[in-house]
Amino acid sequence: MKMVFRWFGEGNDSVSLQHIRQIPGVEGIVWALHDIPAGEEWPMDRILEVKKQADAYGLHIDVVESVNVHEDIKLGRPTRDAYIENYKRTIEKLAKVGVKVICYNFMPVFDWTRTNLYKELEDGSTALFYEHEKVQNIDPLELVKMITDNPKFTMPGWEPERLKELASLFEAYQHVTEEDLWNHLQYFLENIIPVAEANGIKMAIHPDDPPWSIFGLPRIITNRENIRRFLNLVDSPYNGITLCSGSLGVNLRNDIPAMIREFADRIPFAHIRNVKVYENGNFVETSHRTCDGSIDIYEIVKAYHETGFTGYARPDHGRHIWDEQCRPGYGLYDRALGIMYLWGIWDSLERRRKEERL
Ligand code: DNO
Ligand code: MN
Repeated sequence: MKMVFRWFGEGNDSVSLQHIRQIPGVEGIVWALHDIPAGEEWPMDRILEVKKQADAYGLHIDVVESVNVHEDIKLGRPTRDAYIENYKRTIEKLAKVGVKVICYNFMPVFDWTRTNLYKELEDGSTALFYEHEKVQNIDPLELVKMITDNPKFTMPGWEPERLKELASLFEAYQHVTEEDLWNHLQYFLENIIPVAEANGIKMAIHPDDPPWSIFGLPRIITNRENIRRFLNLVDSPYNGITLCSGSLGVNLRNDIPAMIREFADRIPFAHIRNVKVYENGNFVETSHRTCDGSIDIYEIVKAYHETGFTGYARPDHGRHIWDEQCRPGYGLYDRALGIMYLWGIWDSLERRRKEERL
């Protein structure tokens, strides 16, 4: 397991590279050029700039999250080919600086969705919260206002330029069924995966968050059966998944350890975090500790250990604790605590394996 930490870039993150390298066992950053709109080719000088910054702190840049997919590709519009070409050029450039994994998602219009970014937990910390009923009733435009109304940071996946044509996007998706979305994903993969393969980069799709349809939009990367179908669309080790325990895990029927065992050779990147799921469909993000949420993080780490996981892992989100002023879900303190919990489990499993061999 190679531990990495998401970093939003110089001037765009409250956490510094200096602090990241002090977290035990963190070897690299998970990064992106967040200001480049989806569909555009990434400029080489900007890529090299991030490499130089990370190099200065001895951190690698092996994992990119995300190279976003233009909506025209998800909609299957004729204009998609030009955007797919740009995507290919970006893959080639990223390979030149040593990138090994690209995380992306195929969710129409919205990336991850929550209704409150600062829900107070019993201990006084705050965390990202999803209220099921609110999502059923809220006007998506209102939700967008809430998420993007953050004076300090633009939220990843909720960049204003992606959302300004919201009404017409919604209109366009009226005619796109789940089967259409599968076909558009297949078309994208058939074009992209050969280029990824030739450049030694593993593509790793992130599951839908939450893993069900919202606002009537289709969502397909939601459960074990659909992931199986996804991996068969293009059956190559370069067509893989980012297994996100917190995204898939809010559907309690998703057995994450079983998925890790089944898809072991197709998981180049793991997102590990816990959530507490309530009976009414609400959920809140919690500390990583198994007893704090509904997801058995111990069993998840054990499944990775058992399957000899050598991919990259990150703690995904964290709560906001100790008065930290940070972008929602992406503070230093709770994610660093999460990493120590993950290492604690991993190291004791390692030790036990060695002792059993003696
Ligand atoms: C949610 C997060 C997401 C993720 C993107 C990947 O669990 O990890 O914001 O970064 O959906 O494209
Ligand atoms: Mn995730």
